[in-house]
Amino acid sequence: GMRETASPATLPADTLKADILWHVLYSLGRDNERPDRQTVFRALALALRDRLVEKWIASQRAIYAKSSKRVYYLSLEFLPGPFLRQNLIALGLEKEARDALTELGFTLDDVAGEEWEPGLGNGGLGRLASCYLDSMAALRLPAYGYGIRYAFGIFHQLIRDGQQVERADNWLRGGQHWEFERTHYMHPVRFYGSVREWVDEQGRLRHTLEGGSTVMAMACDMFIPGYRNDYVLNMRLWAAKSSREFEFSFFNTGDYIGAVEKKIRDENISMVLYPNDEAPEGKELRLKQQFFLVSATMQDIVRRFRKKGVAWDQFPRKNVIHLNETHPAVAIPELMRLLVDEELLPWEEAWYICVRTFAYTNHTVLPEALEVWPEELFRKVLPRHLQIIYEINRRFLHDVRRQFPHDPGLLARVSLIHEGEQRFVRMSHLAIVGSFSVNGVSAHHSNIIKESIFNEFYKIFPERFNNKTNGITPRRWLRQCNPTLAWLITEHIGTEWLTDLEQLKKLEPYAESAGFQKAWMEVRLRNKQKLAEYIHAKNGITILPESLYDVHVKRFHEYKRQLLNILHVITLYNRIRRDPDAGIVPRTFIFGGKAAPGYYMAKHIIQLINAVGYTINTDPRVGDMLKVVFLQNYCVTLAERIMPATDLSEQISTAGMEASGTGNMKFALNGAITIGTHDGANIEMLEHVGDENLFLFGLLSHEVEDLRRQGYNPRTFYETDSELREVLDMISGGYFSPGDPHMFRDIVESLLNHGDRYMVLADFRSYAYRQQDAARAYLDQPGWARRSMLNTARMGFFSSDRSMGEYARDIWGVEGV
Ligand code: 26Q
Repeated sequence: GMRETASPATLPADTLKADILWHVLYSLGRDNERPDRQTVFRALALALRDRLVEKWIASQRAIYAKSSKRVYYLSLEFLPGPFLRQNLIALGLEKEARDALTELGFTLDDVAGEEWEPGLGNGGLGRLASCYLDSMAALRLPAYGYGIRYAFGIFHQLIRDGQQVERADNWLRGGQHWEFERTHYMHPVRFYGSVREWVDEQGRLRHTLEGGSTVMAMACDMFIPGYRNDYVLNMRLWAAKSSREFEFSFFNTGDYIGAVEKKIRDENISMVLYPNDEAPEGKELRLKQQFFLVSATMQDIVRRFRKKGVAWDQFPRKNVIHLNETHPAVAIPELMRLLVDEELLPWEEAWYICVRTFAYTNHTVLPEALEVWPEELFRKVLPRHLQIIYEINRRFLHDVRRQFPHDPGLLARVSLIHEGEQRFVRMSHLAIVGSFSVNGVSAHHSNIIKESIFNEFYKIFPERFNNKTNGITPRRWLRQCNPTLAWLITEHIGTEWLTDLEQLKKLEPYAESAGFQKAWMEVRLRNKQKLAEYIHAKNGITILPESLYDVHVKRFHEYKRQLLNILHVITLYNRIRRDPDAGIVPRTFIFGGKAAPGYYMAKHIIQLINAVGYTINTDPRVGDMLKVVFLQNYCVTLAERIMPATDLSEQISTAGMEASGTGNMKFALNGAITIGTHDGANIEMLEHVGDENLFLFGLLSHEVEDLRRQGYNPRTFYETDSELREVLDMISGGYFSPGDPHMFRDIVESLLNHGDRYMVLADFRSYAYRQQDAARAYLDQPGWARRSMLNTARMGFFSSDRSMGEYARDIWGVEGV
């Protein structure tokens, strides 16, 4: 009864089970006789946190003892995904946890299902940051991740009547058991105010910010363990806390409610993640978030540096600050402010330090996605930083004028300030001018940067530009999400691939083995069955596990061309309607992804996909030949279910528009075959897996440009391709929206009458042909098995361990501790 189990401390200490029961009682304050599943999850998380924090302290001591150069990875977004399995695998505690949970009457699957992932990012960029932290820990790099602990992460997506509906993501309800909230560790962050210029006793011109308002940044630490190496690094996320509580005088004025309202306004800063990617929103709160992260982080960095007691000129030898996109680029003027205004260094010395400290990664090629801030807004929020940016710009333009005296237009084009009716601060120009390294995220993208968007900067600073092709962590994206395939691989080539993904090459000889092919395809089929069960439970749609799973999951954006995919789905539907015995390969089309809440066209395309899905799935003529599924709320957790069960991976962006893509790598690592365009990392994947193992189609990026220059007329494709015409006529004629025939007119209009900016029609026929090749290939199951295995076997290059190794060696100049 009660009495025997009420004293968990008497159980043998440091077994996982004992620790779970200890935490149920002492940390969670609950009866540990029959704890429920949620309670067990929370206690298990706490028991693991205990182990993580010990290793983190030891890791920190090692960094300190070696006096290593530190890497600071600054990102407005992190998408770590669920931690439980990942931490168990890294700590080598999976088996012990399973056993402990069994004794408590649960399975690991059940308990892991209790975790709500932190959605502190939009998609690719945030997930990349988390893969990189995993690899930095695996490589024992002296690194820190810095970000914001948004109270609400990316919205939870529901599909209602075929449309996206957003729900707040209250991930902190029920408490957070992986983090340490450092309620006594805070930094002040100051906004607004005005700059007072004055001359000190030594006759120096000084700048002091007066007035303004202060918000406190509270540290929340989450631990990222390296793979079975006893090394742990820290992702420090800042939460905004009002400073009012510390200002007693404020309450003495008698305006108690007013004071509390102000407190709430301050704490808004870290309230919510901006849910738009690619189209930056120029909102004051967003700028405040960026500076909030930067100011708090710089204070941390400087505090640690000061402990060394060395001179400021040593700063770049001891620290490197990496900017994930331009979002934290205000760190550049912030470091200048610290050095010039507070440390009283001469401008030239401060700038010398600055440009040797920062490195910047660009993740976009779309010119409209480059971040700019209205000058007025910038001046209001960060008056001193705007002055510093102007001074950086003045000196920079002076140098450019000397280097290129015969190009008068150049200065305006490279200026940190865009001059027009309104002035804007160009954050990418600031980041390039203030960094010693500027990198793109795939070979193709890095070339585009040098040749087009930043071509003039490339001429000014050729040595700064470099490529670091993205990667993904094999621990999460194979070992964790696909344990049965991971085990099959390990049985044949051992475990080294987990930390040296090139080892997967050793699978190649098995590609011809009938026995191995069979085992491989059995694992894949089981994964597909599991996904079918999930789809049945969530969407009520029955799909054939033997059908070709054709999957398109990523954020919704016109350049990613989910529209091209659905046009092809309708084409297949029409072929079946015309000839039910056409013998097409049974297919299941799976879509998933969120649209920015204000992105009308992206939301409309989601609605079209659901409408087409409804029509096709309920048409008795179609039966099992074709199914269309939209899985709501695509996120890391859902990606982990989908990747292992995909046959065909859709990577079909307009050539030249996807900087890299990382989903493409996750699919291929799990044995999916890609259908894709010559874009981003697809091109390097092609080089690695070979063109017989990847279905490439469509215009090349220079052809896209040429066609646009020559005057692209989408109507010619409509007029000459009868299958395409039929599809577009059905959509605009209301075939999929009988209740409202005009519902999807805008979509067809955008293609036929508004220039089809993403060249959907130009690529349609080539896509449809390649899809036919894919279907034919699928009919040859041994051939498919071989292709699938070769995809996995040749994905070694795309490990984020490789990416991080390159960053460490070529950019940061650091080694493992
Ligand atoms: C900026 C300002 C204000 C509000 C939001 C933003 C914002 C937020 C997120 C702008 C862009 C993003 C995200 C961009 C992104 O995810 N880019 C993707 O990065 C991946 C990792 O390198 C690449 O693989 C993808 O190709 C790229 O699209």
